Amino acid sequence: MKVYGTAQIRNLAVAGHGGCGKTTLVAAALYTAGATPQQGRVETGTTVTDFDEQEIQRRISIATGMAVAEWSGADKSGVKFNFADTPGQNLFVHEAAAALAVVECMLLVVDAAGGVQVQTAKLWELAEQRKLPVIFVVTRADHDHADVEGAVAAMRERFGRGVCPVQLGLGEQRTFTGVADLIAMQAKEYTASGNGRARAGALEGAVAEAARQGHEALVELIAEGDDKLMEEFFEQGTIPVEHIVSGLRDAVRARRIFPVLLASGGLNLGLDALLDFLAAYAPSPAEAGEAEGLGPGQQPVRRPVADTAPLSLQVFKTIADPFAGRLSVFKVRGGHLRNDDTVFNFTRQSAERFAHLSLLQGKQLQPIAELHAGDLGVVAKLKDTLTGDTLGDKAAPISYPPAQWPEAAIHFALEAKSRGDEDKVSLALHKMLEEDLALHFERDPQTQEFLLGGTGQQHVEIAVAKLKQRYNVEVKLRAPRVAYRETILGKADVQGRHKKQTGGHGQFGDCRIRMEPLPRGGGFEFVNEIFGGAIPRNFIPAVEKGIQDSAQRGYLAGYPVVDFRVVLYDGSYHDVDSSEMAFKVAGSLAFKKAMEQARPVLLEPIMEVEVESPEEFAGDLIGDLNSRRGRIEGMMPRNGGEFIRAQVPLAEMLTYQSDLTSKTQGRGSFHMHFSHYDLVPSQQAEKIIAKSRAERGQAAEEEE
Ligand SMILES: Nc1nc2c(ncn2[C@@H]2O[C@H](COP(=O)(O)OP(=O)(O)OP(=O)(O)O)[C@@H](O)[C@H]2O)c(=O)[nH]1
Ligand SMILES: [Mg+2]
Repeated sequence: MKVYGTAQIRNLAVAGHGGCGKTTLVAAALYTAGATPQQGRVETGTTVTDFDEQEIQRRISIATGMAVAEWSGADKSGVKFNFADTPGQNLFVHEAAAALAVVECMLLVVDAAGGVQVQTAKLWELAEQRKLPVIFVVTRADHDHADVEGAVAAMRERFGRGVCPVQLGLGEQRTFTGVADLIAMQAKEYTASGNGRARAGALEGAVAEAARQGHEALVELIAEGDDKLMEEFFEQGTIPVEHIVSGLRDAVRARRIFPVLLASGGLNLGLDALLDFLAAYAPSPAEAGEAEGLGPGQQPVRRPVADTAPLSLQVFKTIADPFAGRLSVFKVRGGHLRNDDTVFNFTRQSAERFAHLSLLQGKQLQPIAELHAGDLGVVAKLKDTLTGDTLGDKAAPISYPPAQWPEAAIHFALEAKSRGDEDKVSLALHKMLEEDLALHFERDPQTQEFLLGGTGQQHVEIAVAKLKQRYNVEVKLRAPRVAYRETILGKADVQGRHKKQTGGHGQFGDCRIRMEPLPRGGGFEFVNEIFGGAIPRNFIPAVEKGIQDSAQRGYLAGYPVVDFRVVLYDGSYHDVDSSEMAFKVAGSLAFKKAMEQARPVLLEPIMEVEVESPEEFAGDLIGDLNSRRGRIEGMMPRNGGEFIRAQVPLAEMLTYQSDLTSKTQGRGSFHMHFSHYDLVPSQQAEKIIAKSRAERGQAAEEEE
């Protein structure tokens, strides 16, 4: 492939609601542009951007897929498209969010049969936050239930009057054959499942009249933003095409106009018109403002996106390819990168060699000699570099803010299916964690379980399926154990006395302690109030150790005791028989006695839960959260649905995902994170204690 300069590059994030047709549209674009010999299809697993085994099996996008195409453009200027085909499922929306950081324009895809959907609105908001221009494509226009007009009306209603068609459909549903171009005022007709190139013709009949009105509306909207154009428009009733073009370009960049185009990715209708439009109206990297980062001393630094700037690039994606190894996908934020350059990683403070510099076409690497500012590329086998890192000219340090990845919304306990596979599992998982930063793997210090966390159940299950497919390791998932804790509500004042003085060397330790509750989160406090040597100073830490060890083992149900204070205020000792060991035992005895008096109770983790779903399910979901001992904290409309916040005990949330899915027909999603520990109501506590006694068995009981 040719090398393209900054002004000829178009970086586009293709985003939209799950299943609206993004991957198919990109496949059609690649085929039309001659980047693939056939048009890839989701049904046969042959698209460029859904190459992962799990994507092919499930027929959904899971990660952002990259693709590149050359396009001569209507004016033969020659541009290169870098497409980031993002997943539309809510569980993977963070992938789309991360992709937005490396593009200058969002291609927001809307399903003609679905209109504005939950994710459409969410993605629109993300573009707004980044001040990213948006170009809409209504695709699947050939679908039996397609309603292009209805979709466009809903988009205007939702996103404002800046949403403006630049095309009208020729025919509808099964008779959709192409588009009326409202700028050039031409009909563009396509052959279904053809090469995506239009036969241009004159507009005739009813379409001609509708197009005239559409043209006027467009021209008026363009003129609104520009006094000179407005004057021209009022004097002449229209403005010349070249003024339309430059006015619309400016309006797209300024986020004043959000053009709407029509297509059918599946039948490859409307594609050359779409690519021509993107070539002409989507901004190049140089036009989207300067690159902003932090220089030495955390000082803000701004640099133009140009070859003249010092070299800097940021890795925004890592692919763990089982064969090629680690692939680092990056954006050149400034400067000019050549094959075999050595580039300094500012994040890791190490030099990396960019051997075999390439472009990324799905999973295929296409070697390239050089990349200009603003372009996207890939390189294999960097030593230390991970997603989010900034690299560049060592003499001109800078670091760009890395994308934010979500914390885990849900955790599962994970176990290797065959014993002895643990190391293999953790090795494979660590490779996958490099690729998917929304995946979390950790060991719970209290329950000792290995936990795999993700944005939802399906996310974690996909990770498990990949483990098997890619690395041939099998694991089991189950609900994690709840990390209960114990504490006290009352006070105690007790003596712990350990005495064994029959025959041989005796043991003697004796302590008196007071015990009292601390506020939640207070942990453990030990206060020494011994004066006058009732217990020799060197034995006091042993008393504390005895208490702490016992507290770790728990009193009610084997969970660590927390949030209490112990005051050691008296005791006695024996000149010969006292030892550290003896005082440790005395401390432990004192602890147990104190627990008997101090009204021990169980604590459980309470989660902050956020649920999003279409409004019609909200009542049902609130009732369900209440029945899970949840406390509803608030409710508000968001993204065209309802957003509910509640605090719910973790123990009641272990099966939430599947219940939510069935209650909302898969349209609800949730997120939760730890909030605090709170008392377990006595009814539940009794069950937990009984269960723990049964599990720990008689042996443990007797030992105590
Ligand atoms: N009739 C018709 N069907 C289409 C068209 N485009 C896509 N589809 C079908 O719609 C389904 C979803 O298509 P995808 O291209 O995977 O949609 P997507 O937006 O990439 O999906 P996610 O990435 O999972 O969000 C598939 O069954 C496609 O065959 C189209 O233009 N017309
Ligand atoms: Mg897709």
